[in-house]
Amino acid sequence: MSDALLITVAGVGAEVMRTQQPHLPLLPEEVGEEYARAYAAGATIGHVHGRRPDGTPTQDLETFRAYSDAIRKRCPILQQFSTGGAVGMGVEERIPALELKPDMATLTLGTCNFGDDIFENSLPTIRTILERIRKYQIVPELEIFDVGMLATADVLFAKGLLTPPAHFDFVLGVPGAAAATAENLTHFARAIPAGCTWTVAGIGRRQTAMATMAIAMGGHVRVGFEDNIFYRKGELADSNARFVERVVRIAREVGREPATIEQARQILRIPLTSAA
Ligand code: KMH
Ligand code: ZN
Repeated sequence: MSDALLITVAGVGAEVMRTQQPHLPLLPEEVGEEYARAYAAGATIGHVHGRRPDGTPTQDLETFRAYSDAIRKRCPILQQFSTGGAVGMGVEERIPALELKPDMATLTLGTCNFGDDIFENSLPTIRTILERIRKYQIVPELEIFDVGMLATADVLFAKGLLTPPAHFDFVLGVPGAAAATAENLTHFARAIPAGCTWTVAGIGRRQTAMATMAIAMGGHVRVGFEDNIFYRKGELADSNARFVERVVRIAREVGREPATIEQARQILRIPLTSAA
């Protein structure tokens, strides 16, 4: 295990609105500034969703281009584009920005309930996204919201559509999917093929507990407004960087340092050729 800790900032998301979190970045300059703050605090991966100026979610190519340029102008954080978008989007609507060749892109390996909604990822949807990811030689992050999605990963490995070692993100605590418990995290971390790496994204008030467990277990961490808007009970965070700072403090207490960009590229096997 490398001791270097990957910290992903998921600072925009597709569901949280300004009415809930007034510091949510929406305009490209706001996203660029926010991701630069998170990078300065120790994040090495920026998970990117698109928003229109009024806050509604969009996976539009030009929005991603503007966000990506604004981030790159300010910091070298690795860029991971969402292919999940928002619930209800069709597959082709979710993936046009992949032609910008970001460092990474997400790939969710199954359908689950998502609160009152359904996050749809049928096998044909997964295959379409994966083909696009492979076309542009982007490093995927395999998003696992529930236990059946681990079985789909095994199928894709067996068919040679994915090749281990791969990087996983366990998203735990979405209402309707796997809960953010120590038992689930332990099971998921044990279930993936040897040599694979993983991050945990704990949703809501379980974010810090899940991050702390991941740090102790040798995994990696995702934080940010996409998953959690409160710094502590009843107190909104004033920046995504606050979450990153807290994770860095916890990690240092147990002897782990945030990864540098170079270390992150090595851990994730991201070549230097990505354009975004
Ligand atoms: N917005 C969620 C429904 C991803 O980024 O790939 C899905 C999501 C996953 O955020
Ligand atoms: Zn996302």
